Formats: sequence, structure tokens, C-alpha cells
Amino acid sequence: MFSACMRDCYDTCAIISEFKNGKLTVKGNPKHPITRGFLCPKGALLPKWFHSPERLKTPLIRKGKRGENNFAEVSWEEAIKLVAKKLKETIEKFGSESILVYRYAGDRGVVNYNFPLRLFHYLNARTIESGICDRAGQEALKDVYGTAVGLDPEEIPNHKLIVYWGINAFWTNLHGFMLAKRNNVEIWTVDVIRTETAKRSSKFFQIKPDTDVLFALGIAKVMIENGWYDKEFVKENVYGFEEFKNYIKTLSLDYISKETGIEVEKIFEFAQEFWEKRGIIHIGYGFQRSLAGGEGVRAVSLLPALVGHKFGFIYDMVTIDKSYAEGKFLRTEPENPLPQMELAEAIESGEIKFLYIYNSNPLASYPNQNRLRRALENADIFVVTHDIFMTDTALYSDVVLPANTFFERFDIVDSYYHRYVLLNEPVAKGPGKSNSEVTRLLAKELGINNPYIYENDEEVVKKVLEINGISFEELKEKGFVKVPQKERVWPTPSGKIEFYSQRAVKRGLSPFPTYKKFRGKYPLRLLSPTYRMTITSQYHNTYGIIDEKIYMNPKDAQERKIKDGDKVIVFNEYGRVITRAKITEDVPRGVVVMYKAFWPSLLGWNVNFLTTDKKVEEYGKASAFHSTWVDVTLYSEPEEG
Ligand SMILES: Nc1nc2c(c(=O)[nH]1)N[C@H]1C(S)=C(S)[C@@H](COP(=O)(O)OP(=O)(O)OC[C@H]3O[C@@H](n4cnc5c(=O)[nH]c(N)nc54)[C@H](O)[C@@H]3O)O[C@H]1N2
Ligand SMILES: Nc1nc2c(c(=O)[nH]1)N[C@H]1C(S)=C(S)[C@@H](COP(=O)(O)OP(=O)(O)OC[C@H]3O[C@@H](n4cnc5c(=O)[nH]c(N)nc54)[C@H](O)[C@@H]3O)O[C@H]1N2
Ligand SMILES: [Mo]
Repeated sequence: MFSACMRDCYDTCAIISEFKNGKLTVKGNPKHPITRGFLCPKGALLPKWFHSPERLKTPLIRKGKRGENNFAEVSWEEAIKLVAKKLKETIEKFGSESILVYRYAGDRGVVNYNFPLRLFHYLNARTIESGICDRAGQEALKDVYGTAVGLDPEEIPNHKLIVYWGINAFWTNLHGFMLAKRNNVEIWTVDVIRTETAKRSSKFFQIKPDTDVLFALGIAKVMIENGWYDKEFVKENVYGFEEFKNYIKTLSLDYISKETGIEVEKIFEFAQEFWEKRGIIHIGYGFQRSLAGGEGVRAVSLLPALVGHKFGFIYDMVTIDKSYAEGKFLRTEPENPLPQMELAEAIESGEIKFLYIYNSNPLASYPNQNRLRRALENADIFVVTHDIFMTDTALYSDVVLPANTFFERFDIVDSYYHRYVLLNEPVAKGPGKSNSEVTRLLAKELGINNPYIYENDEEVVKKVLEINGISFEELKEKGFVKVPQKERVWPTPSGKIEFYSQRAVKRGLSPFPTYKKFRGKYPLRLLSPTYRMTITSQYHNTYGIIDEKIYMNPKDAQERKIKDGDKVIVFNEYGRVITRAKITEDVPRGVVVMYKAFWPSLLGWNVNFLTTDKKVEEYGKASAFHSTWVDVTLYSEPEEG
């Protein structure tokens, strides 16, 4: 059977799965040009996730305090009745704007991700406007190119050089990384830490946090002032080039070198070779998740244009229109989405009385956990979580509904990296119900008659395919279909690549990417990037492979009398956690690293008890996880006796 990995991940792999004698097996679809018959280490373990004895089997209603794990098992009828009753009451008492549906990309199936919104749109409830992941970079790329959709990654083999800028592709985009490697495309990395991607690159530029904007401007300066750029292309296609040239004149390479930590010779080396090899850049989601991220992406995105590429960056991909599955047309009131990074604020203010969560585990993934948890504990709010497992979010809910997995249903999925739409057929049976099944049950209990809410999954899929001109027969036969790229122009005000960004000016920003220094109250910058064996919080409970240590530079450790393996306290204005130190030169001075979003209920804590919930107002209210500062001290055992 054809399965498709539905995780929130670049690669969106095509899987061949089999269910025999009650046992699920998976392998990569060898025919798929990106997956090529191999799965990443997490994907290969999917049967373990599917067969996990911890999967929720029965709906639950809370008996004890939030977070306490004191629940009563109830029937589906009883649970759905209660949720529907609460929905009705909330609408009557507080209006439909007091209902918030919080969903993210825990499962990216076109139906499974979108269909529940049909009900919530019908009810005129509030939705969220995404901001936790890739938002700042999207805004930045729109400023320059009018779109965040860049190169088709299948073009990578046609290039000589790819720069992984602020992305740990060997962990987060393994198939993309292997595509470059296999085709002998040269790989460089720009990162703060010596990641596994950096270790497999021919050049590594280790940069100080937040200074990418300067590094990129420095490279542009050297390229332009030495004539190492495509003059014809720039003349034809770049808006505001002369102004930009004057702007970078004012920047000194010595200053750039001092701030970024990258020697002037290395800036020249980058500039010259990037020009000679006409490099392309995969701009990571990781590095833009900070107060400086938007400006950083804006600057980095200029470099491929200088060497003559129309869209020489990789960031987002959009291939199909999925809006039919979501059904905004069911609303009778205008949508008033809540910016995602204002969740805790909205709960505190009392404006949200009913919170419906699916495909997401905010009580692991959201910044400033102490605040969010306090908000939930103190609020007069009814919380429903639909998940496969008893996550921290489920533990804080009034009703928990068991979800099934993508191995148990029919769906399709697109990718935010490549141009394929994949088929996902039901191959096995397990406990729980899909997101769309639950939607229909709730609608029925609410007495809603609208036919769109009862459309079945296959009908929705067929309609979405039809809207996008994709043949269902071809998809059924191969398991995947490539969506062709049409000839593109830049949807910017000038119709060109805007080195002088009119859109940014409209938002009150400088027309050119600008360097700003950010400082916290504590001395060490805390980065919390992705971990190899999890997808944000997923798989911690099922695979049990995590790394909760704090990585620090030998000098920072020595100053604090911390040795490798010591128990330490990490603290700041948001919270305090206890873990073990790992001393390594891979992390520069002044920076510490802890991997993101393990399960607090299993570990006792996670890094998001320390991360900042500041948001980047001018870049779509984007998250700024990496703009967190902490200090670390040796933990001393309390005296016995
Ligand atoms: N294995 C695995 N794969 C995943 C995920 C996962 O959890 N695990 N999560 C998925 C999701 S949701 C996403 S959004 C993507 C994220 O994919 P990536 O973008 O690869 O994710 P991160 O590891 O968060 O960040 C990449 C790098 O940014 C660097 N960085 C931080 N600050 C700066 C800076 O100021 N400048 C520069 N140049 N670099 C900086 C970090 O050191 C880190 O190595 O991965 C997806 N794939
Ligand atoms: N410190 C720190 N924190 C971060 C980040 C960081 O860089 N640093 N990165 C952020 C990023 S990039 C992102 S995208 C967010 C992601 O944060 P979340 O959206 O919370 O993502 P996950 O942890 O993957 O949680 C998804 C949940 O959906 C459930 N699920 C899976 N499939 C289904 C299904 O079919 N139906 C239902 N109902 N549920 C399902 C899973 O069991 C899981 O509990 O985290 C952010 N958190
Ligand atoms: Mo993400």
C-alpha cells in the first residue's frame, strides 16, 4: 500500500507499507525521486509508533486538577455529547468568538489537517494565524521576491554549490541533503554551532548568533565591489540596486568581521567562490526563529540574485490549493484569527472560553511554558485535545479524544519542500478516530445539517485533486504525482527582485536589511534546535531516544567550574531546569544548546520552560525561541539528614 509520512518535515516521504499478521512494516518508495527507497531514522521506526501500547483507546473526561492525570474513561457518545453541549453553551453565553481552534502540523494530511476547520468555520469560531515556525522568513522573502516559494529542490543536481544557511539538513532534511551529496554538489554550511551538517560540509562558516544580516551584506559588498556578480541580470531584474550599492558602501568589512566572528579573508572566500560556482542557498527555518531572523533572511536572500538566479533560494513550497478542504466559505462572519504567539495572552485575558486542540502539543512546543500552564490553570476555560497519545496538552484538558494515525485512513499530502503530492491509503486498523471523523460526530451532535461537513474523506480528496488538475488515476497508480511549476514573475510592487524593498518600507522598516543588536539579561545565548530522533515533541514517548543535556563551550564551563557530565541548573527570568552538562568545542563561547520540546511529563521539564515568548511584531508576530538568554551554575546536592 502507498503511505505518506505526514510529519511536519521537509521531506514528506513516500512509503510502501504492509500489514500482515497484525504487524506493520514500512520501507521507502524506491521510485520516488526524493525518498529513493530509504527512510530517515525516525521514519524507519514508524511501526513502533503505530504499535505503541501507549496509544489512547478511550475518550477521557477530567476528574482531578489540570495536569494531574486523573481522568474517567467514557464512551465516544458520552464524550462527544459533553463537547457538543459545552460548545453550544459557550456560543450562547459568550459568542462564537470565544471558541478557539488551535491546530498545527502534527499531521499534514490535506483532509486530516484541514477538515475540522469546516466545523469551526461553520460555527464562526476563531482560528489561529501561524507564527510559531517559519513566519519571519516568509515575510522577509515576500519583501524581496514577493513570495517565499523558491527553487524546486529537484534542481539541486543542476547546480555546483548549495549553502545550508541556518539549517541542520542532515537531521531535518536528510533526503534533500543526500540529493546534493549523491550528485556531488558542493555543500557549505553557515551556522552558530558545528552541526552534523557542518561536519559533512566542505566549508563551514561559524557565525555569531543574529549577525547573519551583516555577514550576508559583507559578502554582497565584496561581490559587488569586485565585479563578482551578474551585471546583466541585475540590471534587468533588480529594483533599487544603485541605492543598495550606496548603502553597503557605508559598511566596513572590519566591523562586519568583528561582529560576525568571521575573518575578512573568509568573507572574500565566500564571495568569490559563491560567484564562480553560482551558488544556491537553502535558508533554514531554524535561524529565522529569533528577533533578528527576519532581517537575516532578507539579507541572505539577496545573494543568489547577485549570481543571476531568479529564485535561487529554497525556503517554502506551495504546489496545490487546499482551501476546499478547509471550507472558509462556510463562515457567515468574517474570520478574526488569533496570532499564534498570543495564545497565552488570549487565555489570560479571558477572551477564550473554549479551546479545541488537534495536531499539536503546545504544552511541550510552546515557549514560556510556566506562563502558558499558569494561564490554563487559572482560566475559566474548557479544553478539548484530540491526540494519539496522553501528551502534556492532553493532561491539561477537560476532554481527551483518541486520534488514529495516518496508517489507518485515506488522505493525500503535499510538501513544503518538494513538488510532489502523495497518496496515503489505509493499511491497518488501530484505536482512535481521525480528525474528520470526530468533526462529523460533533456536527451531528450539534444538529448541523450542512452537507459540506459530512463529505467523506475520499470525496474531499477527489475534489481537491480536481481543483488542482491532478489525475486521481495517476496518483492511485504511482502513489505520487509531481505538480509542474509554471513560469513565474516576482509579485513585488516593482515586478522585480527588490533590493530596495517597498513592502518593508510600508511596514515601517528600512528599505535595506539592517543589523540590530539584541541582548538579554543573562550572559549565555540559549539555542534550542531540532533533535535527530524526534519531530518537535513527537516520538519521545514511543522511541524513547532523546538528548536532554545542555551543550556548552569548555571556556564557559571552566569559568563556572562545570565539568563534563556535571549536574547543572539552567535559569533565567522565565524558569529554571536541572540537567547534565556536555562540554564541547562544537558550541562557541557565549552560546549554549538544548534540543527542543521533549515531553515535560516524561522528563519533568523541557527547554520551553526557559524560552522567550517575545514575538517579532514587524515580521508577522513570529516566534523568537532562539532570542533566549540564560545562565548555568553547578547543582549542589542538598545536604542529607
Ligand atoms: N529530525 C528532525 N527533523 C525535523 C524536525 C525535528 O524536530 N527533528 N522539525 C521539523 C520542523 S517543525 C522544522 S521547522 C524544521 C526545522 O529545520 P531546521 O531549520 O534545520 O531546524 P533547527 O535545528 O531549528 O535550526 C537550524 C539551525 O539554525 C541554527 N541557528 C540558530 N540561530 C542562528 C543564527 O543566528 N544564525 C545562523 N546562521 N544559524 C542559527 C541552529 O544552530 C540550528 O543548527 O525541521 C523539521 N524537521
Ligand atoms: N524551544 C523550541 N521550541 C520549538 C521550536 C524550536 O525551534 N525551539 N520549534 C517550533 C516549531 S518550528 C514548530 S513547527 C512547533 C511544532 O509544535 P507542535 O505543533 O506542538 O508539534 P508536535 O510536537 O509535532 O505535536 C504534534 C501533536 O500532534 C499529534 N498528532 C499526530 N498525528 C495526529 C493526528 O492525525 N491527529 C491528531 N489529532 N493529532 C495528531 C502528535 O501525537 C503530537 O502530540 O514547535 C515549536 N517549538
Ligand atoms: Mo516547524
